[in-house]
Amino acid sequence: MLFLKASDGHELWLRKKNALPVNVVCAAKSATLSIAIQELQQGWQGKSGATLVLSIKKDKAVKADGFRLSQDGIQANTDIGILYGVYELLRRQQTTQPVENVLSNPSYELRILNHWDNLNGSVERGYAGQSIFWRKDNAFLVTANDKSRWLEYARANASVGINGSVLNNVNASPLILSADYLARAKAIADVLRPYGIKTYLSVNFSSPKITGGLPTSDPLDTAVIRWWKTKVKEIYSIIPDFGGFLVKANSEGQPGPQDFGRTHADGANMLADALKPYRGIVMWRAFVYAASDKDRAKQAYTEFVPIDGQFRDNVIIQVKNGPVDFQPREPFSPLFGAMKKTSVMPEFQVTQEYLGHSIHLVFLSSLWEECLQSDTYQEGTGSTVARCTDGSIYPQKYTAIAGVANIGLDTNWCGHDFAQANWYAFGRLAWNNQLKSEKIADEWIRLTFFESSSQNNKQASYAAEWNENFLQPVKQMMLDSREAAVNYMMPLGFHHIMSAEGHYGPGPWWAPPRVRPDWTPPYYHQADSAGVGFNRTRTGSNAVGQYHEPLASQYNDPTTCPDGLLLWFHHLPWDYKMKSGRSLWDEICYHYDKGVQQVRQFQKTWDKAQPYVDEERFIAVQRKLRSQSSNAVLWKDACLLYFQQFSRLPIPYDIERPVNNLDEMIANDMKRFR
Ligand code: GCV
Repeated sequence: MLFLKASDGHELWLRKKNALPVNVVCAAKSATLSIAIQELQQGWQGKSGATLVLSIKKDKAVKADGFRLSQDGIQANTDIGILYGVYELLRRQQTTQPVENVLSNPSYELRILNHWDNLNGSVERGYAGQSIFWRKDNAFLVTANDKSRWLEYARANASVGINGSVLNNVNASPLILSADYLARAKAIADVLRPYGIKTYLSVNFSSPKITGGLPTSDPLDTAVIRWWKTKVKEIYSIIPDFGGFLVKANSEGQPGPQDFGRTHADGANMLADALKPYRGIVMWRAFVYAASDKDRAKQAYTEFVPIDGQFRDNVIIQVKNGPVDFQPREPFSPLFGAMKKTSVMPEFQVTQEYLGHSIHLVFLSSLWEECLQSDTYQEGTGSTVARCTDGSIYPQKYTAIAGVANIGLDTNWCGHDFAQANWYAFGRLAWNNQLKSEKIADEWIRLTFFESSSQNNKQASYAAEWNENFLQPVKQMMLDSREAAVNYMMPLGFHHIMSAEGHYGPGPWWAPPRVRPDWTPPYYHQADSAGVGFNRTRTGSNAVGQYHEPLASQYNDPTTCPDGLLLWFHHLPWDYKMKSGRSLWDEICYHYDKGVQQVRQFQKTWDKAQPYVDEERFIAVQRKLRSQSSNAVLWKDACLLYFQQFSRLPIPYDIERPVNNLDEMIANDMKRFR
């Protein structure tokens, strides 16, 4: 009988250990170093009674947050470098990795979570409860509970190297810059600081007019410039190490410099000038698209590449991984590598807006790894997205990466125990953009689930058994999970065919009159009796032309375009012959079916893993997998029956028949829009 401690998932990957004694020697003193010492004493799994020296020493090979590890100690240039070294050392001890002569430097200087948290406590695209930062009632009261949550949050972030938090939604309320909200931001910043986390705010570009009483928010207006300078000065008087602003401008109804006939560069530079004296930065989002029937996937590139080189050096353009919007699979955004004279940072979505919310088990590390390792060819072979953004190729004053957080007040933080792995993976990839998802999953499972109680240790073979019966199959499930979601949601390059209501479940039919076309699925799948897919080739929107050769030609030709992106770039007849020898229609059917089968396999994997998981987490995940499975069937039935109206071809007979009727699925979906 194994001994499994009950767990509600609150401790994340930082579960309490039976620590062995360690003697920590550290000459310097600071709040950060005290945390480092305490973590070692509470988590030491190395030789009992060992002595470990923490030393701050200048070393050119070690970057600001980096560190060296050896059996005897940790060396870094800064206190926070020491703390990161401590977390890495403990992680290595717990995951049985060697500790000898490790030199570790982060890929990105700024590793930031974006919280889409509203000031009333709700979270846009949040599936794990209310905001941990803001709330509606007693909005400005800072309680002991608040502080202890923020502290746990800070610790979890620091343990994976995250060093920045944008506290509020990019759809920003101008109220964030009022004295009361700034005071609360200061209270949060004070708790995050010892863990090396800087605080940033999203700002509304119209703030000077809305809250400042000015007649305009034109970035070239002298009163507006003065207003922002005064506001920035006030912020730094409250939060001296404030990080800077995140801005969503001229996108989805948000105000911006184009409202005044100015460019993105005019807007970003005005804010950057105000922040510059304090070493603050502006993260200016490239997620822009006008309501037009032109190809939305082309718009960010079309607006930003012509103004490359016009931005101040403390502006970073924040670019979503793909050209549309965090879909299960997209090609990488063509802006990566194309903006050669401006700092560019990737934005990933940790919260699962389009990937089944906190109901589906989808390990997103595979998606991000695919993006980071995509070759842009902008500066020859090997110009991957990772290298184009981490300073390896272009001299950027700042290097940065952002992840849209999946965190809320739920006890387990993320709504789904396995969604915690996505928070973990974002941090690990931000620290090292060359890490493999397999390694990240391996670490996370060991840290989150391995139960090294003395009772279990008595059974000599426990670790081997756990490895074979839990670690390996659960890891495989995680590694397969993203492709499974692509298969049952949007295979072969399909995108944006989800239900408009909440972006959960299928909705390929949704196109009410008067809704902007680029918000409707038929705009993206273009299904008709002749075929399916968006023609982005040279004969279509020519989005392929935004990619560097050889990609432009490769994507342009359906025989060389990767299957996974086929319908992203091509409109093809239903009987188009695929590389597999099947028709396109059959291939679509088999992909949807495969996705469903994969989730059924996940259910079996998890059920078999029961003896190795505490009851609470076992049941919680089991229930979620059931919902995922039935939702996968819904996706398959909805998409196959809907597209069959155009293909007029039979669903291959070795595939399970649909169990939902199309008219009922549509009626159910549309009911929500009345
Ligand atoms: C914060 C998508 C989401 C919006 C989000 C937007 C963005 O459109 O649906 O909720 O707004 O992206 O990234 O700005």
